[in-house]
Amino acid sequence: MHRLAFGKGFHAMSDFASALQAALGQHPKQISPKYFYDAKGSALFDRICDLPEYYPTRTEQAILAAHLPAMAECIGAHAQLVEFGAGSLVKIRRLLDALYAAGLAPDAYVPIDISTEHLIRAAEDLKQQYPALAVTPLALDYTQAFSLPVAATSSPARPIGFFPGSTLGNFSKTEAAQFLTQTARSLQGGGLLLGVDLVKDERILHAAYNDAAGVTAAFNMNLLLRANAELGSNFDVNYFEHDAFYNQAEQRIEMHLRSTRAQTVSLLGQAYDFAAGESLHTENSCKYTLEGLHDLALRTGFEPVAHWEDERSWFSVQWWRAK
Ligand code: AVI
Repeated sequence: MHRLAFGKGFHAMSDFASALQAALGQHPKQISPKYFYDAKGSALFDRICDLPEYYPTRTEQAILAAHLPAMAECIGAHAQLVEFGAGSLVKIRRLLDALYAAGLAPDAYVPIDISTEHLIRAAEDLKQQYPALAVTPLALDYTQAFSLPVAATSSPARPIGFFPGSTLGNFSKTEAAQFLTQTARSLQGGGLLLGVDLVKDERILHAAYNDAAGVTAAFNMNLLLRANAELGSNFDVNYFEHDAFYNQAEQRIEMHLRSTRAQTVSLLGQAYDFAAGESLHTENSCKYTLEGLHDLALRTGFEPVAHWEDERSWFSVQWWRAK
């Protein structure tokens, strides 16, 4: 299952500690969603993907299943596939199979993920299954600048980015544009296959982040439990609630942990006050329109070439050429 690309896995404690200290010390209080993904958070996210209300994962899978041959034609032969936030390397297998089936064998695959051990293990498995493919895992935070490994093949490989799962939505719109601009430069001569969640009826969006079983609430709340376990803070989860709502003006779902009373939390020797109703903003999940995606591609150094949606136009997979 593909999980949050720019934040999966474990982070150095000091990283989480300093991010949380900074988050609690500012107004409004806000922290990056990457800290959701400790082992428990990753498992909860996997459960979210299977929830009846959480349509993005299965909708994207259906689009890929229906259109992989066309996507393979866009990608072409001799690709150097670069997957951002590769996770367990599940989706790439489908893309690889489609490329091989079309006689468009890729030269290389570069899965990028911050979760080193998990990545190395998954890459070893993949190598066994596709022995002709040069697999070079990169364990790093791909939101930071990095260089692609030089492909060790006779023909010049074309760099092709693969960024499914609507993880782009977890960047702010400014961060998304910055990331895409940097990515367009590193994919010059190739392109990007991008999965993005679309703007839709607010009730559908609301339900997807407020599931009846409470898994998304547990995912959100796990951040506080993680802080208590790892950093010795004393968040009382009985006095915080999951609050997820659609911010229409910003076209995004916002997730917050809202304090239900005035309270003081201690973290690493420092006290932080929450007023009643004050929140820690934990995630944005930005939704896009097809027009917005077209403009975004053009603004960030890509040429939008093709896109595929499900029948309800809830999710889009986009193929952009890097200029
Ligand atoms: C990983 N990411 C695309 C998910 C999303 O929909 O923004 C994370 C998530 N948060 C709550 N539910 C799912």
